Amino acid sequence: MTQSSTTRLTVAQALVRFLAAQYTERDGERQRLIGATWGIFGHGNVAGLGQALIEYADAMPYHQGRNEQSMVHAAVGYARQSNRLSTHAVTTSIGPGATNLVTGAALATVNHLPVLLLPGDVFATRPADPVLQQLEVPYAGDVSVNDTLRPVSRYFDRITRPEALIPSALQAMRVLTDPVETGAVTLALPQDVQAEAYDWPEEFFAERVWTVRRPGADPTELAEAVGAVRAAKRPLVLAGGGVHHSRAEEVLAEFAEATRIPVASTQAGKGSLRHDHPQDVGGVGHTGTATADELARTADLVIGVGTRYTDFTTASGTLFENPDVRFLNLNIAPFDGHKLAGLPLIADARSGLGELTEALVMHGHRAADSYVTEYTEDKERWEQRVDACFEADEPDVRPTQPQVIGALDALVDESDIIINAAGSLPGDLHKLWRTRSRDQYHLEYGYSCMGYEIPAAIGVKLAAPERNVWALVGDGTYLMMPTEIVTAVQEGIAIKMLLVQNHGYASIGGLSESVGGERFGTAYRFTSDDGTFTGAPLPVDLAANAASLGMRVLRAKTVRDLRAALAEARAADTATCVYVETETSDTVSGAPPAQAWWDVPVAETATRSSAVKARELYERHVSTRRRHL
Ligand SMILES: Cc1ncc(C[n+]2csc(CCOP(=O)(O)OP(=O)(O)O)c2C)c(N)n1
Ligand SMILES: [Mg+2]
Repeated sequence: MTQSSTTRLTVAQALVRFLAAQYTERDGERQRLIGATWGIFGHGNVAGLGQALIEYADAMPYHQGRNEQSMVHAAVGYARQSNRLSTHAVTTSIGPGATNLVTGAALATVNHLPVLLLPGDVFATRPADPVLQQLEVPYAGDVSVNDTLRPVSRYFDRITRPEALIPSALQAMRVLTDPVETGAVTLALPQDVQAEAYDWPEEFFAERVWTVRRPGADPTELAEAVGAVRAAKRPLVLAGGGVHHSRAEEVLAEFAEATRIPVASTQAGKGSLRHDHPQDVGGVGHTGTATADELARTADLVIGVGTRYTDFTTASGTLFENPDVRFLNLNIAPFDGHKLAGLPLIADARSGLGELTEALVMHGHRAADSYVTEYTEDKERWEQRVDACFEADEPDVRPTQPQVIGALDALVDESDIIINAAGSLPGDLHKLWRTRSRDQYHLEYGYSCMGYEIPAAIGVKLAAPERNVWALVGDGTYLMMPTEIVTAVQEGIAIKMLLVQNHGYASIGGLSESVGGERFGTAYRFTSDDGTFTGAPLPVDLAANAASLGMRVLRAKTVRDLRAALAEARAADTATCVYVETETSDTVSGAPPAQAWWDVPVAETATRSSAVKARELYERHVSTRRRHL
């Protein structure tokens, strides 16, 4: 291409113009790659990117965040709801603004979700050394705090010369749109360079389309995979987040219907099949259903589709007990495809499942009737347990957490989206939630980051403005990051929040008790005479707090109140919170207990009997751990 003319712009202006012209395309669908830019300004970006964003305000929408980490969460929520085909950029000042990105970046990278981070950086020309908020490293002049973003980014560059932006920006787009590589991408922008002018070739600003590829399977790997499935007596599919990222849900349903092989799902993969699909057996692993976990224990072939096999999914190496169990891993990333010494089938989930289905149908392969009857009856039994958890005989008392979930379950339809990340809700939801559509269940459980839910709900709502988007939030999570409520109010983004008050960390409290930690430091209560935090609940009013940030708040005291409040919130066209305190006493039954183990190492030596007992149990569990080779 001959370069006809140039345009003189600052680096920041050139970057914004470039980003506004990037598109992705998959299956003939084309969309903007960077739909908007979030920003909090300080001296490190106000005159550079801040000025550029007003210069190109008509080409690049802007959202004002309150916390850098939560801006990344919003971008991640948007990216996931956009099937990774579109995301947001996040600009920050230098120093604390930049390092506040680290948690969000790690979350994006762990979950394979694209997000573009644009932290300001210290002067490249070093006239002011140190500049305000600069951390000096005496042994290395080229290190800044932004280097903390390197290990959590899939691509990192520091643009110390204007012209370096050209190759670096292209590499950044490559990584954002690559289904194997994608995650957080960081372009650190020294504040002097942001404001520096350069004569940019016009072609840099031309529309550019990044094709998100769908590679098919290698014929040899496919033949081996088909052989493995045909030889299996008790095969089980484990659907992971890759099924959603690749939009492989329909092809997975065709595979399951053709072969009658049951499908269990990880947190990221839940909703791959609708809950009432005959082959859906629900969540698998530590927070799985009894049906799925029994199938996992006895499976002779586990067909992982788009899963990373976290320890929650594998029950820390104890779930797959069949001595002859083998793994077949359909994954676009060879790194994940080779896990558990499995047979790799390296391909896009949709392409690979399509090829596998075609080959198996050709051979007329179907699971045995007895196997189908077994899991169908088991699934029916589990459904009855879910019904029992959701049921509230006495509507005028405080609900349990499963009853809270049941009240929402009774209200929503397939257009509602529920978002959650941490606490005791993820486990209860994984076991109990009846997912009605492919993208209804939005659990961030790769990083399980408290504080994700509210900003992510904003990002999801920006991607799907017509849907009802619910942030399900524990009191601990709420206290960690409520600030983006202000953004929702400011921009009229009508997210719905269900705030569950149980006075502290119910999840970690329970875990602590089971591992000999005696719930130490896990309740939000006054100190008792013995010095532990087991006194009265704190006089904290989180409902009033949410209202003070501009949200409409509905307080629900009983199951009956809760049903009415949820219905009112669902119909509301402004950001609305339903606040409910749950019943947590030992006499009420909660969700079914964990169906499989999870490794949390217990003190090998201790004086307190609770820890000594917990260690005995721990050693019994550890002894059942397997290395799959
Ligand atoms: C940022 C962050 N810090 C710490 C943790 C560890 N952690 C997981 S759940 C949890 C408690 C969550 O409390 P809450 O939101 O009230 O939910 P509950 O357990 O009461 O259901 C903690 C501290 C985490 N997941 N994320
Ligand atoms: Mg709590």
